[in-house]
This record gives sequence, C-alpha cells and structure tokens, in this order.
Amino acid sequence: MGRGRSPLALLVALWLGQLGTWAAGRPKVNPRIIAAPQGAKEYVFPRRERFPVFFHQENTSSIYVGGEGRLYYYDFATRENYTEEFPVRNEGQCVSSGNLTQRKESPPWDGRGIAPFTPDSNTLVVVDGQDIYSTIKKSQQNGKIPRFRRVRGGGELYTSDTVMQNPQFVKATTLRHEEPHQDKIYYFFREDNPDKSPEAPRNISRVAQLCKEDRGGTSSLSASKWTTFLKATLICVDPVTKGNFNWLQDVFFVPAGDWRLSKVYGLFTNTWGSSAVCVYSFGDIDNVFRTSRLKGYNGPTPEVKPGQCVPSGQHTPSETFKIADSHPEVEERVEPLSPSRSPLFHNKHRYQKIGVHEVAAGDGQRYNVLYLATDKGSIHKVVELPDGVQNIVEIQVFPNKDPIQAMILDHARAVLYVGSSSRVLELPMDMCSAYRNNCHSCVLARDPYCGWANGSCLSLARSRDVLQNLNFNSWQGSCQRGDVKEDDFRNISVMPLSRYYLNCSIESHYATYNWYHEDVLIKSCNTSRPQHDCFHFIPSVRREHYGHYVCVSEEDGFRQALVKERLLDRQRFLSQRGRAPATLASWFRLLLVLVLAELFH
Ligand SMILES: *[C@@H]1O[C@H](CO)[C@@H](O)[C@H](O)[C@H]1NC(C)=O
Ligand SMILES: *[C@@H]1O[C@H](CO)[C@@H](O)[C@H](O)[C@H]1NC(C)=O
Ligand SMILES: *[C@@H]1O[C@H](CO)[C@@H](O)[C@H](O)[C@H]1NC(C)=O
Ligand SMILES: *[C@@H]1O[C@H](CO)[C@@H](O)[C@H](O)[C@H]1NC(C)=O
Ligand SMILES: *[C@@H]1O[C@H](CO)[C@@H](O)[C@H](O)[C@H]1NC(C)=O
Ligand SMILES: *[C@@H]1O[C@H](CO)[C@@H](O)[C@H](O)[C@H]1NC(C)=O
Ligand SMILES: *[C@@H]1O[C@H](CO)[C@@H](O)[C@H](O)[C@H]1NC(C)=O
Ligand SMILES: CC(=O)N[C@H]1CO[C@H](CO)[C@@H](O)[C@@H]1O
Repeated sequence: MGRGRSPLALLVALWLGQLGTWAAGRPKVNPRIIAAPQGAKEYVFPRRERFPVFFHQENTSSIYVGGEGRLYYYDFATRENYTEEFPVRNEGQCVSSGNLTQRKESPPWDGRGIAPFTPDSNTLVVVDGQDIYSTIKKSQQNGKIPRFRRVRGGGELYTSDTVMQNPQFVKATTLRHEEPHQDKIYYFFREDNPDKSPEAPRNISRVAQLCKEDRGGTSSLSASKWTTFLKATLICVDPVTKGNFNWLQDVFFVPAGDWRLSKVYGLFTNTWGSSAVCVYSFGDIDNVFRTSRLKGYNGPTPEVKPGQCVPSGQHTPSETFKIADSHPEVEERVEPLSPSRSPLFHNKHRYQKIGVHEVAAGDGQRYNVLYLATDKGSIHKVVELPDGVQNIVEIQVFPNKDPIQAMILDHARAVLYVGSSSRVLELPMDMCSAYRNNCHSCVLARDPYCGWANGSCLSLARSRDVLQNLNFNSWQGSCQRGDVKEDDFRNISVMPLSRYYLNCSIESHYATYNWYHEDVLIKSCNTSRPQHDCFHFIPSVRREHYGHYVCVSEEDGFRQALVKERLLDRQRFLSQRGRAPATLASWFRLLLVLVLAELFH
C-alpha cells in the first residue's frame, strides 16, 4: 500500500471501492526490449557453423548460408530447404555463389583472390558487373601486407604496399559518375595512425578512392599498381564533448539519383565502448579528393592531378603517379554532412553493424530508419525525425545474447535477415505488434512503419490511412477521443473533496515520466533518486480534476503510455445509474468509517 497512508485513508479507500484498484498492482512497464515479434520466421542450421557466411538476393525470400564444407539453402516463404556438401578439394578451386543459386556446380575454376584460404575478418569482395575487387591474398605464401586488388576485369591491379599501414578493411562500393571514365571505387578502412604522439588515437579511419578505369602504371615497377589511389581521414567528433569516435566499425551506403547526394552512414566506436553514427555525402568526399592538397607535398601540381581519372584508354602520367604514390593522403579531412558537421547521434552502446532503410510514412515524407546490431544479440531500430533521432525499439533477436554475425536488409520486401552461428531470422521491418495496442502507445512510438486505425496498431503496408505523429515532438493532440478506446482507461470513481494519488511507478531511472490530464502536462518526473515514484497528489478532488489521466514514460526517445486512469465523480456516477439505495448504503458506510476513525484516534 501507499506509504504514509493513515488507517482512515485506508478505510476511505476501502469504502470507495478503490482497494481493488490499488492492490491489483500497476501495469508493468512494457520493456522497450521485445523478443523477436510476430511475423518473425526462423531457420535453424542442421549444425552449428563457426564461420557462417550469408547470401541473400534482394526481393527473394530465401537465404544461402555457407558453412564449413557445406552450403545451406532455406526459403522462408515455402520452407523449401537443402544442404549441399562440398568436400574440400584442391586448394584454390571453388564455386561461386552465382552457380550455386542454380543449384549446379560449375567446373572448378580459379578462386584465388576471391575466397580466403582461412576464415579471415579482413576480407572484402566487391562484384560490379564483370569486375571483381578483393582484399584477399592470392596465395597462402603471399606477404603479410594486405592489398586492395582488382582480380577480374580490366587487368589485375593492386595497391602499393606503402600507401596503407596495417589496414583493416570495412566496406567498399563503386559509384557511377556522369561520365564512365570518372566512375570510382571507394573503400573504407582503418589503419595505424602515423601520428605516434601519446594523445593521438592509435587507429585512424579512412576512405580511399580509385578510378574504375585505372590501367596501372607505365613502368615495369608500377605496371600492376593502381595509379589513382588517394586516401582521406574520416572525422566523427562530438562537438560538445570533443569526444573522438575514431574506430570505423561498419558503413552502409544509401544511394541517390545524383551520385553526389549518395550517402555513407559510418558507424564508429571509441575506446570507451560508445558508438556514434556520422553521415557523409559522396559529393563531399569527391570534393575533398579533388581540391585538397596532398599531405607533405609542396612541389608543383602536375597537369594531371593525383587522384584524377584520365580519359578511357589512357594511363596516368608517371610523374603524377610518383607524387601520389609517395603522398597518398590528402590534407583535408572528410567531415559529416552539413549543416551540423557532427554525429547524427552517439550513445553508450557498442554497435557492431548498421543498416539503413528509407520508408515512406503516412504524411508522404520519407524517413530513414537505422538498424543497429548491438554486441548482445539485439537490434536497435532508430529513426531520423525532423527534431532528432529516436531509438524506438530494441529487438532481442537471439536467445542467450548470441552474437549477430550478419544483418542483411531487403529493401524491396522491407524485411531484415539476421544471422548467428546457429540460425537465421527473417524479421519484418514493420513490427507494429511490438507496441501496446492502444492509440497513445502506437502513436508515441513514432515508428514510421506503424499507425493507429480501427482499434489497432497497424502497418502502413496494410493501410496508409492511419494516425501517425512523426513531426511533432509531443504526444498531445494526436489521439482524438474517437481513437482512444474508453476501455483502455481504468475507471475510478472518486468522491468530491476526497484526496487522490495518481501513481506511476518508476522502473527505469534513465526515463522521464509525465502525467497528463486531458492532454495537458500536470506533472513531470525525471528522477535520479532511486525508488521514487512519479505520483501526483490531488488533496481535494474537485470538478475540474475529473477526466482522463495518462502517464507517459520516455527513455532514449522511446515513449509509451504506462498508466491510463479516468476519474469519475462517484456521486454523479451513482446518480446517473439511478442507484439511490447504494447512496443510502454509502451513508451508512461513511458513518461506520467515522465511528472507526474515532476509535483509532
Ligand atoms: C506507487 O506504486 C508503486 C508500485 O505499485 C508502489 O510501490 C508505491 O508505493 C506507490 N506509491 C504511492 C505513493 O502510492
Ligand atoms: C525442410 O524441408 C522438409 C521437406 O522437404 C520439411 O519437412 C522441413 O520441415 C524443412 N525444414 C525446415 C527447417 O523448415
Ligand atoms: C589499432 O591499434 C592497435 C594498437 O596500435 C593495433 O594493434 C591494431 O592493429 C590497430 N587496428 C587497426 C584496425 O588498425
Ligand atoms: C519484387 O518482386 C515482385 C514480384 O516477384 C515484383 O512485382 C516487384 O516489382 C519486385 N520489386 C522490386 C523492388 O524489385
Ligand atoms: C477500418 O474499417 C473500415 C470499416 O470496416 C474499413 O472500411 C477501413 O478500410 C478500415 N481501415 C483500415 C485502416 O483498416
Ligand atoms: C470505463 O467507462 C467507460 C464509459 O462509462 C466505458 O466505455 C469503458 O468500457 C469503461 N472502462 C473499463 C475498463 O471498464
Ligand atoms: C528534467 O526536468 C527539468 C524540469 O522539467 C528539465 O529542465 C530537465 O531538462 C529535465 N532533464 C532531463 C534529463 O530530461
Ligand atoms: C562463374 C560461373 O561459372 N558462373 C556460371 C554459373 O552458372 C550459370 C548458369 O548455369 C552460368 O551461366 C555461369 O557462367
């Protein structure tokens, strides 16, 4: 029972029929962490795989999982499945995923440079039509220095061993420009910081560029080296704390019609295990490579500038190559998108992977939704809203916090594939059943995939005619009376002039709790004091105190309606029902109460 409540208050409570209400216990705070929701489908591998690799073709419902000497296929729509055995043959002979999708083996072909000899996290393979780029060693005896290579199409090329220091590759992409000879390859990596001063971070995050039509150098020494390599530092610094997120963990590319507007979402971590997301545009990256001076180079600029793509069929002049090869870094650094030039957000989670999906909401606007895999087997769904970024839900994908090995987005079908070493889950992006099925919670969640209509929290894929409120950083005024089911509210009848507590129990000390009366904020609790409930005390209930009360919690932008009470005037409530005898009986009880109160005195 409430602390400090006198026996008299207890009796009054009993008399008012409220004991049941208090004793029934408050609704549990719906953890914003949800288990894999309705609509999730699972495929468990016949055996655990230590180094699984996942392949999914956009707009299909199937997944290929490469295991040790095996390949698994599973179709989530039909449950069709098979396992293909691949006994280990001669080293370097392998089959491509292209043939495997036909469920046929091709005659063995040379897979050197495409598949690693041993499981290796530092591998990156990019297939762009006929061209294949790879960071994989061509032979097991090859030196230790990792290189970025072109292994198919247009002649083999590799990066000079001096242009990167101990690189760890993150991701690569090709980007079409207006003219084909300007087409570029960009890859993102970390490397040892050449600045060895104690305050400098030991690792530094970079973006490198290459021209797709690079033909290599002209001298015997440079013949198979890229001649258009340049690298730049990626900056991701919180302007408030000056905290530097220097470790690039993952990137996700968001293409646009104009390549300049295509974006890179970079996921960074720092030494303290916090993460930040910084967004860059390829227009800015291109600008840095085109206009910046080279670090440490003070000589004259050659006619063909370092990093410049030459017209098709031509070679980069050797003079240009020599300068670029000995000064591969540009001075200017790549900063996040304007106007803020700062992280989109940062927080204390250690994220492993990032994916971004653009979704059209009910207001016709398009919103970017970020999926961030944590190191605890869960995924955070974060939405970019006009007033900032909101972490709307955490999905615990795997039991036992199994590490997430892969996260693949299928934009056409709006589903996620999440892989561990024992299973793959297919999750719909519109997990509207994750929210409490009431208007306030559905709208407060600010999930652009979901809205309120016809008494449930529905996916916009089912109907666009739903209630949403994404632009408005307040819950008020969104749910109209018609949207709010009266049954959601606990009816409590209270006598005029009696006292009443509205109580919202605080379960998370990182959350803010607000009480609203008829959509007007009446009480705000953002407490750091432990075990302190958010309660609003009405010493003497008057006419204006009756009506609807909602307690809304907000944590990391995740909001929900926790307690919903409707205070009714007990006298009117009874007289409306024409229960005169009850009124008479209540007078008897009041008398009893007064007598007892006198006794306790
Ligand atoms: C509020 O509710 C919580 C949980 O039910 C309870 O522990 C607490 O004592 C209540 N506070 C008041 C003032 O009634
Ligand atoms: C694989 O397919 C068989 C039928 O061919 C089916 O009985 C089985 O349930 C499927 N396995 C899974 C995990 O769905
Ligand atoms: C980061 O720095 C540490 C310490 O110098 C080094 O061992 C590690 O290889 C570096 N990692 C990368 C990705 O450069
Ligand atoms: C996905 O496939 C369906 C039918 O298979 C097709 O109608 C639809 O256009 C495809 N969507 C995309 C984005 O490719
Ligand atoms: C709500 O119900 C009405 C009547 O049953 C129906 O016409 C309408 O399409 C429904 N709306 C949604 C969003 O499902
Ligand atoms: C509360 O009262 C309203 C109107 O009298 C009614 O529609 C609603 O169902 C009641 N709520 C509950 C939970 O009984
Ligand atoms: C807590 O509430 C006060 C007053 O309402 C407000 O100024 C402050 O920003 C709030 N703090 C947080 C962390 O929400
Ligand atoms: C690389 C390779 O061998 N690809 C083959 C995969 O299978 C298809 C159809 O069987 C062939 O057309 C490809 O050449």
